[in-house]
Amino acid sequence: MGGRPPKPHARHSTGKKVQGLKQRLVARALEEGFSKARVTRPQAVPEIAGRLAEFVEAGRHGQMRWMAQRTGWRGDPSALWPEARSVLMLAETYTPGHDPLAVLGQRDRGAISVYAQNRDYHDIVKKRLKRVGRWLLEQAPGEAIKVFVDTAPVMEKPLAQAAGLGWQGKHTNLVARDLGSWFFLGAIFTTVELEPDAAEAGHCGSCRACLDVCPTRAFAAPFQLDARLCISYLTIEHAGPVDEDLRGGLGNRIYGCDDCLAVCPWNKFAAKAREQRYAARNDLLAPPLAELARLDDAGFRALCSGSPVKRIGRDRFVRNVAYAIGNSGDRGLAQAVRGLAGDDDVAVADAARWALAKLAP
Ligand code: B12
Ligand code: SF4
Ligand code: SF4
Repeated sequence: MGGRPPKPHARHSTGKKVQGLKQRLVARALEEGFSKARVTRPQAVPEIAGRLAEFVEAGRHGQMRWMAQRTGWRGDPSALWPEARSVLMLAETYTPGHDPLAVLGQRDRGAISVYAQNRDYHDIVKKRLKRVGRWLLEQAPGEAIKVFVDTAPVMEKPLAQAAGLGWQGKHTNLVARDLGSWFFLGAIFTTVELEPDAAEAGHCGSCRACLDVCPTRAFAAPFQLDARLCISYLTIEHAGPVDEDLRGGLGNRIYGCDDCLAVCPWNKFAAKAREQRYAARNDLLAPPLAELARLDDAGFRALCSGSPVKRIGRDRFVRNVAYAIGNSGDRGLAQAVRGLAGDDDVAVADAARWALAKLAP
């Protein structure tokens, strides 16, 4: 979107008219299905370039090499698109209707992160953002927009805090007093001048529940995640075999991890998910590991069609399943990985052999 070159002078630059447009824009975003929408400026978070540099220099991004690229844009949203005057940050709730930690006690089942138990938010949020953006362009002809969700070189969390959507909790994700922590972020950058909202302050206080629950001790300090140790990174982003000393911490988590989000006390105030397409699919809620270990490419694609899980492909998924089987302590599951020990994928074969050794009498 936003292919048209932005005008040098935004039409809606000051005054009452902007205020009216902003209120109608926020109302339009809520009508579209977002739970909250607030405005900030692209220059609102000058501290993020330094924080990103520290993160990357310490190697905390692991194999996510793209985080060390385009740091000029990632660390400075105003460099990404110099004509942008305002950023509308949006929250999309996906609050689970079940206890997301319950499956962790079922060792013969796989735990898939709440956000991935049904439709892929990237598709849903992007479409919503485009519809809201199109509406804005109808109100402000000649202006331009760009929409982002997750994958662009934009640090969405600090921008969302600057807009006042919530604050970055000690687990680094955004938490809000009225939404809890189960929400995705989306962004609409625009050349339209919109009055910025006030930033939100932190409300973690002395709580450290998220830091203490982390199974792999992935926090270097409060507010600082070493992604290389995070189960979400290890199960989704990390290619090849996972370090042996980290495999035990994965437990039965086979895609992502929700522990630090789930224990946040602000979830007492979690807003309900407005989108039914995030509600857990029965077959992704607590799937039997023995069945998942049998998946070939076609079976994997059929099971994970439409879910974000499909992005990691069969090999990484089955690798994770084999680690979970190794961690199950259930010797009856050894049979399910035996055939994988000779798998064409090196990481799958290695994980299967590791699981068999763990389950050996
Ligand atoms: C890379 C990435 C990951 C990586 C790294 C996560 C991370 N914390 O950096 C991995 C794969 C591990 C990951 C995991 C998850 N992710 Co992710 N991820 C991203 C992505 C693409 C970029 C994040 C980023 O820029 N990280 C780089 C670091 C440098 O930035 P930072 O996280 O803001 O951390 C800095 C601050 O903490 C700051 N800092 C330091 N000291 C202090 C002190 C104070 C007081 C403050 C305020 C800040 C601060 O400096 C840090 C650097 O050390 C964003 C989407 C996007 N484009 O923004 C989604 C995103 C952050 N992920 C998201 C989600 C949902 C998850 C998971 C919950 C998924 C899951 N269930 O498995 C987990 C949560 C793990 C966790 N505790 O963070 C959502 C979060 C929504 C929200 N409410 O905040 C996002 C925004 C995607 C989206 N569009 O909705 N993710
Ligand atoms: S997602 Fe899981 S592994 Fe990653 S920081 Fe949170 S609790 Fe730790
Ligand atoms: S669990 Fe506690 S420390 Fe962590 S984000 Fe929530 S309030 Fe902050």
